[in-house]
Amino acid sequence: MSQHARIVILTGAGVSAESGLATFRAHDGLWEQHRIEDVATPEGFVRNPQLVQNFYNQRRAQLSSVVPNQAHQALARLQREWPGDVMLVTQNVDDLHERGGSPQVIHMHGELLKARCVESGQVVAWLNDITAETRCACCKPAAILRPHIVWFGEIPLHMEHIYTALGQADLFISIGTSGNVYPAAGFVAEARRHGALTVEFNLEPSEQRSLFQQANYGPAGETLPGWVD
Ligand code: BJW
Repeated sequence: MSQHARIVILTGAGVSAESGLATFRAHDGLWEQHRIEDVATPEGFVRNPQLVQNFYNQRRAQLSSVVPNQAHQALARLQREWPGDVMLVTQNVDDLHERGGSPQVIHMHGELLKARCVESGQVVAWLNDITAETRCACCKPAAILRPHIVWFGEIPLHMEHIYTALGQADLFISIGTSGNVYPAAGFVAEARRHGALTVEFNLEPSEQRSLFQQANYGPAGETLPGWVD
């Protein structure tokens, strides 16, 4: 691959699994313990905002007890040292890529450490719990804050920028995502349609397995560093 090759990387929950964060669809994953429609939809938030805030408060608090793993660090090295363009897109809402040293991260499903005003849409850094009564500082009268998270039925962030990069990519790498959730699950098809080489890192073949030209199965913290270096 030419040193000027343009790379797009997509990560999912599996890249943070070895840091101790639960994935969604494993037998002991988050969706085994919580109903998607209760905690990850706009309708669930309207029905019971405190239940939703509690789900994200717990996950926000957990971030302070976990650290980036070798996969996050390998990707950060690739981003820093590759002479061509590298775009890192993550579906994850944790901050482990940033803490692992990644200079640029696109969080297409939002970020746990940010909150958003439901009226103005203004996004603010947020480290603490959010209660159903927590109010914004941007509106009069002050409106409630919600987690800055993309729920089912909502439009993921930075889509135009991502699709432009997919259309120009020479190499598309997918790491630790099951390929169940769109539009991210469709990125490999988009990259291939434009001629990119497609590579998957996962514990097991994902839903999109047939679209990857290369696959590396095993824990990303073990398979990725050697491949990157
Ligand atoms: C390891 C490992 C290790 C473990 N090493 N690997 C087309 C067809 C059908 C439906 C739709 C469609 N388009 C849209 C939809 C509807 C819907 C959807 O996709 N539904 C499907 C379930 C069918 N999508 C949406 O509603 C999205 N919005 C949308 O499409 O808007 C329309 C639009 C799009 C574009 C332009 C214009 C308009 C929004 C989706 C929001 C997803 N939100 C969530 C929750 C919020 C974030 C949070 O709380 O954290 O995001 S759902 C959840 O799934 C979370 C994740 O980011 C996302 C993906 O999960 P991920 O990361 O793949 O995790 P897992 O658990 O599934 O997989 C982990 C993988 O890691 C496994 O494969 C393991 O093997 C592996 N692994 N350990 C390597 N050590």
